[in-house]
Amino acid sequence: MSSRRLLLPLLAGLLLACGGGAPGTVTAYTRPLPVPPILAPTSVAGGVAQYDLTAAEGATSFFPDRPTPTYGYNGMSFLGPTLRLIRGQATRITLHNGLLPDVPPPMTIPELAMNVDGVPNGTTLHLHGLMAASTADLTPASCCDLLPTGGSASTSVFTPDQASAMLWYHPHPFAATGRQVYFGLAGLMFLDDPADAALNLPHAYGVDDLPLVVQDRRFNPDRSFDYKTLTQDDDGVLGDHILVNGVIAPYAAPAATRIRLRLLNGSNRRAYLFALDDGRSFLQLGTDGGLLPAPASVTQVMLPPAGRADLLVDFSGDAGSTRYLVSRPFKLPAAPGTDPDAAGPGSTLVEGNAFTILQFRVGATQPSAPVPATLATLPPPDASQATLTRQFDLELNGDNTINGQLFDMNRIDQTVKAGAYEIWRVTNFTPNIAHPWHVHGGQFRVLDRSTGPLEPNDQGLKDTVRVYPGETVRMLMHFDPRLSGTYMFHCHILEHEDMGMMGQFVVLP
Ligand SMILES: [Cu+2]
Repeated sequence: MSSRRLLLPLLAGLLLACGGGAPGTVTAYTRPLPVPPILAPTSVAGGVAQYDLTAAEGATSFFPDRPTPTYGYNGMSFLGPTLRLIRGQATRITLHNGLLPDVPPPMTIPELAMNVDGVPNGTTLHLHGLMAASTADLTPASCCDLLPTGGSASTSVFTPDQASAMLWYHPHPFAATGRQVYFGLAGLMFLDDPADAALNLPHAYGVDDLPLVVQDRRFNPDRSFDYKTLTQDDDGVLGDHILVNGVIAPYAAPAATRIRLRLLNGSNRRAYLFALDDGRSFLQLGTDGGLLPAPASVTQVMLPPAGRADLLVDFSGDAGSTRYLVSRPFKLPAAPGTDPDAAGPGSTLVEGNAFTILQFRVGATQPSAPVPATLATLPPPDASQATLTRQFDLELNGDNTINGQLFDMNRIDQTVKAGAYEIWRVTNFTPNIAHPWHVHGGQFRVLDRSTGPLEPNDQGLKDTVRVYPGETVRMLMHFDPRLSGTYMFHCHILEHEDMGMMGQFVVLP
């Protein structure tokens, strides 16, 4: 029996409690939205912009009564500063691991343990969405050769050459990614193409261009994170508190003008159907990897874990009013005859239930620049360019498998030629879970879905796509002729990835 209906009154009670301001509870919409600071280069020597990131432990006051042990970068106790990389600028990033070796080595599943370095709190750095040689990730495959506590390592020097986009960075240690991200290791990474300034889109960071990292977390009574304590957490950990930029239920105070929202679903498992509380339409300007050819009018955007959306909301007529960013209710995907809640919901905030995320206290009217009719030159994908089709079966033969196999760092699953165009078909055989499919090292184009038409959020440059139960999604891959190395593909439900739903491909020059 579905437990969703029973939980609704409970949830309503919880929300009331949140608003009541009882000791130790969060009074919703009383804390301002923090904006992650922009990380300046440590140096620019020999034409190379050098950035340094240090992962360390901290304590974060999500609740008024006592802090939560967390991780963060560069002195932030949770999350990290925003990198702003410039197209054409040679760049290197050095990662320093200041985490304490206070957790057991990552993997306890016998058939996978042999594949994992036994390094407590060893970490890595993955630049999610970046088109670069695989040595721009730490380590090259960014999963297996862990940087131990006290260690430092640098990426190769890379020169970004891709469209303006909001990307992000996070650790990628096999079997421990879910835990490290949950504890706070993640940050935004903008790719700025100076040529896009001519578009005159809102671009005042944190003012009319708001970065929003949306995550859900579950807490123990002592306010420590409750991570992976339930059987159903193997299907991905769901939280019952929604954080934006590391704060539960914050408020933003934009002017009454056009506001750009840069959404990242930074959650381990939860998908969101983002909308405004009054159901108004807004413009989608871009998707994971950059701007769409033209703005698309939508009323909601479904983002799976790791998905991003670049949105333009018109608050011009809302001076003095209060609006909310919400997640609308949606039906959990399920094949006929299956119960999506069969294993229990895993959280009092069931996936697919409605909730509010962020309050907007709209200020005084400010003039808005006109919205450009054209944003980017991006012809529709041409499937006839492909010379090869590869098939990826998700969980056809066993939990967390891709093409019947769990991840093995000693196995290369696919070999690709640099410069090639290929069609990758991904089929989800799981009856009740949508898997967010992610490929490292580039951006792809979604060609079609077997279950229906593409949404605006499927268009443009993509690195993560939600594949529904029973569905096949086809995408056109283009492997940059200048880039080579060993890359990953995987499910971006972090607990799935940690349990082996991941593979490697090598791009040969
Ligand atoms: Cu998955």
